[in-house]
Amino acid sequence: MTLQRTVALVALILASCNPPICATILMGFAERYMSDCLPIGNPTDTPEESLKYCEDIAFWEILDNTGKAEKRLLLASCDPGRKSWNTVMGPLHDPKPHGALWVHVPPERGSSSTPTKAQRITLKNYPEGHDFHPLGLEIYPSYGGNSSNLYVINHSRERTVIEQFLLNPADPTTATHIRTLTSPYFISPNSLTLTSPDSFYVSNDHLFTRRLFILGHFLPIIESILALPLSFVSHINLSPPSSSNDDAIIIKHTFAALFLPFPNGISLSPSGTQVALALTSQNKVLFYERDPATNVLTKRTHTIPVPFCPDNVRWTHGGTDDELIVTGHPHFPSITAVAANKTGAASASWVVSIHPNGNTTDKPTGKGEFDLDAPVSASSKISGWSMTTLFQSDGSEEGLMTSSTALKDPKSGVLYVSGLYDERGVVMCRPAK
Ligand SMILES: *[C@@H]1O[C@H](CO)[C@@H](O)[C@H](O)[C@H]1NC(C)=O
Ligand SMILES: *[C@@H]1O[C@H](CO)[C@@H](O)[C@H](O)[C@H]1NC(C)=O
Ligand SMILES: *[C@@H]1O[C@H](CO)[C@@H](O)[C@H](O)[C@H]1NC(C)=O
Ligand SMILES: CC(=O)N[C@H]1CO[C@H](CO)[C@@H](O)[C@@H]1O
Repeated sequence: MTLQRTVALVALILASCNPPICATILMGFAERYMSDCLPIGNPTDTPEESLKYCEDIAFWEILDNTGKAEKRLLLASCDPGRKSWNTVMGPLHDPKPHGALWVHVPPERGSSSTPTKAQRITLKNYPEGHDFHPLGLEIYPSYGGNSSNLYVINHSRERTVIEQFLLNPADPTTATHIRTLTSPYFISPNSLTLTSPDSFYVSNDHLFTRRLFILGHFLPIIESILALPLSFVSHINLSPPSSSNDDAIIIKHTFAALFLPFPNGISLSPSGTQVALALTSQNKVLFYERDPATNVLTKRTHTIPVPFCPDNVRWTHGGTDDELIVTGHPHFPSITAVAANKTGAASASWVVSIHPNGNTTDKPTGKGEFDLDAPVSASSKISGWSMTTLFQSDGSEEGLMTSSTALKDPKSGVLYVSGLYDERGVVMCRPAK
């Protein structure tokens, strides 16, 4: 079976699990998008060096010595070569073109000046001739100007590894490579969330990967189609870089959650007591209660259905409670067509916000009662927990396609959205009053 045919097959079978909105013309959306949203990349960059096809974005908190917020920068992981190299969705033709990391300074609230463009981060001490295909990333806050540990999942030629870098706020465009983390438990890492400067949870999206010879063509697909609960989330503790000999970098591995179908984005809440996990093929987000002393996920507290295949999840520390921003793909067949580089293929974007600890205004609710301002309301597709649409696009040229992560800057009110296969990579939206 050729890859193209298998992709078409998954597309057909997965079609049933996703409410299609691609065909919907989102009236009025294009105008709002045109006035509110701007790409953060520089349009004059060459195609190979440009900020496009971005999987993940993360905030980097710059704090003073006492832990008070000074500023917040945005980091993005992008890969202009993604259409030739994608270990999750295929294809696996040419791993050579390199991905890159970018940094962006969010504009001040209410500022009307033209926002600055994102800058490419140079990788210092990165081994010569090695592949770099960045996927999930996260960075620890910087305190009083100290350097921060930055971890980036690298889908490279032979296997998926996690790269550890140091980034200093005095020179945010140079990331110094520290070491490469490998483990038999890194089967197909997709997303990670830090629990300290030297420890994190990491999700593995599949147990069988596409790199397996021959079987790699169908096992991951069969796993997705049947939603086999074969994957898992690990918690990893690292030795400090100074003490590291290569054998003992990972000093502890524990399974945090087992038997999951296609676990994808994972994120620790600002309070440290909750972990959210997206199950892509199930259109669900799971919430776990976490013991901060042991990192054990003590119990699953909620399972909240979302109206799309959720990709990444990120928390925003709101005024009264923490809010989870969930981003994903409303129509899986469309994103597989885009991944296969089909002429004219487009895939919609959808971002919602959920208050899992909501009081009377955010609770399990009936059908047709929430998100009524959205062009396509979440309640027209699902019933259950209420949520609010923050961003929606039908994937046409004017909008952003294949949204994978969104972040809201509580300070400036800016919403960032990354597009896994969008030429604009990341857009920044400043909602009009
Ligand atoms: C994708 O298709 C376009 C033309 O539609 C072509 O120029 C490009 O090289 C293709 N990319 C890959 C990775 O095959
Ligand atoms: C920076 O300081 C914080 C707070 O003291 C600490 O937890 C962190 O490990 C430091 N970062 C590095 C890279 O040493
Ligand atoms: C309940 O939630 C609403 C909206 O999120 C918020 O404005 C309100 O202050 C919350 N009330 C309590 C008691 O937390
Ligand atoms: C810096 C680094 O070690 N990167 C790794 C990314 O993946 C390739 C392929 O496995 C490795 O060779 C690189 O070492």
